[in-house]
Amino acid sequence: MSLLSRKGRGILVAFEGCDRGGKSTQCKMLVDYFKTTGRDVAHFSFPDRTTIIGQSIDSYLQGKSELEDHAVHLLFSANRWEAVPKITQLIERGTSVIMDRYAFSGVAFTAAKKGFDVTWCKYPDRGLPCPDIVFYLEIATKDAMSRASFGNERYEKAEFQERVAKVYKELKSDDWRVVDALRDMNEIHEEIKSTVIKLEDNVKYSELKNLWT
Ligand code: DGP
Ligand code: NA
Ligand code: NA
Repeated sequence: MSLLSRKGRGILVAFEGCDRGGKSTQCKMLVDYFKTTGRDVAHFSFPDRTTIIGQSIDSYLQGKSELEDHAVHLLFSANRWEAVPKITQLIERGTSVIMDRYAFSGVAFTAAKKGFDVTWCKYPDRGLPCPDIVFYLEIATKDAMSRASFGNERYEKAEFQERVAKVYKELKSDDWRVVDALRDMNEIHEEIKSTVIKLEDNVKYSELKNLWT
């Protein structure tokens, strides 16, 4: 057995949820934990606004440009696909990848719009590397709004976020961990950490699956 295969692959973790649930904080805390314990780790955030595709998305989210809803759905998906070669290479070489949002955001935010169904929304992301675990930070819209006011970006409106939450409920599967986002952030981190530690040894020598196939 080669050194590489003895080390095993990295694990793929996704954080999901409506806006203002503390995803980015938990993501960062988990990345820091991996680093301080000497684990190889990489942090991705979607949409990645730095690429050419990501710049169009950024402009759209800020309301500086208009894009047709199907077209923007495909751009968000393309923005994930363009990161896939990097993500799979990292995972194969034993580096764990922690993602702030992923394909589930893609489905939830588009299917929340009028005239879209979940089946259509899933299709462009079908085949992406499947996360070993998804942490869903659950927060009621009224609590999210009282935490900090929504900003000015396109989707940051209470009524829309309610619809997004409804789609997430439909998408939830057995490999999701629903986390009550209203608790103390350190407590949440401990729960996430222990779930990840338990998972690590189980997935290390297994194949990364493909999403929705
Ligand atoms: P964030 O950088 O996590 O605040 O995300 C920016 C906004 O974009 C947020 O309101 C969620 C939304 N979003 C994230 N991913 C997708 C996606 O794939 N499709 C759509 N339509 N919206 C998304
Ligand atoms: Na946001
Ligand atoms: Na993000």
